[in-house]
Amino acid sequence: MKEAERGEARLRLEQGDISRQQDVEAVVNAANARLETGGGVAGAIHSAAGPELAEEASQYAPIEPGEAVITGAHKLPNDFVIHCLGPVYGRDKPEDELLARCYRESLRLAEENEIERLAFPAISTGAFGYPKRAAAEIALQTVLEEMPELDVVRLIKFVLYSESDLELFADVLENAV
Ligand code: AR6
Repeated sequence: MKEAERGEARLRLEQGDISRQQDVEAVVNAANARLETGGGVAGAIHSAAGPELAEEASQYAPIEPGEAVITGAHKLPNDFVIHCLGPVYGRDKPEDELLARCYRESLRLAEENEIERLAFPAISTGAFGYPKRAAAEIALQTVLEEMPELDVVRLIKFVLYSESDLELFADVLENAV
């Protein structure tokens, strides 16, 4: 299953590159604490946005696991980047709560900034080592729980990098609804 609805909000799973999303006002970055460029999602977002992104973000650094901050999107085809620091699996505890907080905080910032459409990557599932199925369960459950409460956000996309990650998220979503 690749779509779900709660209240007036829609959730959609897609395969793709988070730095090339034309149909959302905000993309969420799987950030590092210093809000600098890096590998994976952060590397793709910073290289597409240009060095001004790290310059703007640096005023908020460092951030803590579970925390999110918002900046402009510079050369990305979006208006905002929401930078969230996920937990490092096995180090930042309780990792399930910190990962859920990432999604909740990002949605709170989206609401505050009147963002109707945003895209998440699978936070913490790359360099930070969170097992993908467990991370997908937390991500989808947290977002589904928040959706009925949203006043502004109408579309939440999960942009998964590989076909197999998309299938995994679709399987988890099937069992969550
Ligand atoms: N678009 C969508 N998903 C992607 C992309 C992309 N362009 N690139 C990778 N993924 P990661 P983390 C997937 O490592 O685990 C960075 O170096 C990837 O397959 O980006 O939160 C930062 O600087 C994986 O499933 O984020 C931090 O130090 C998921 O996105 C650290 O990594 C997240 O992988 C953050 O680690």
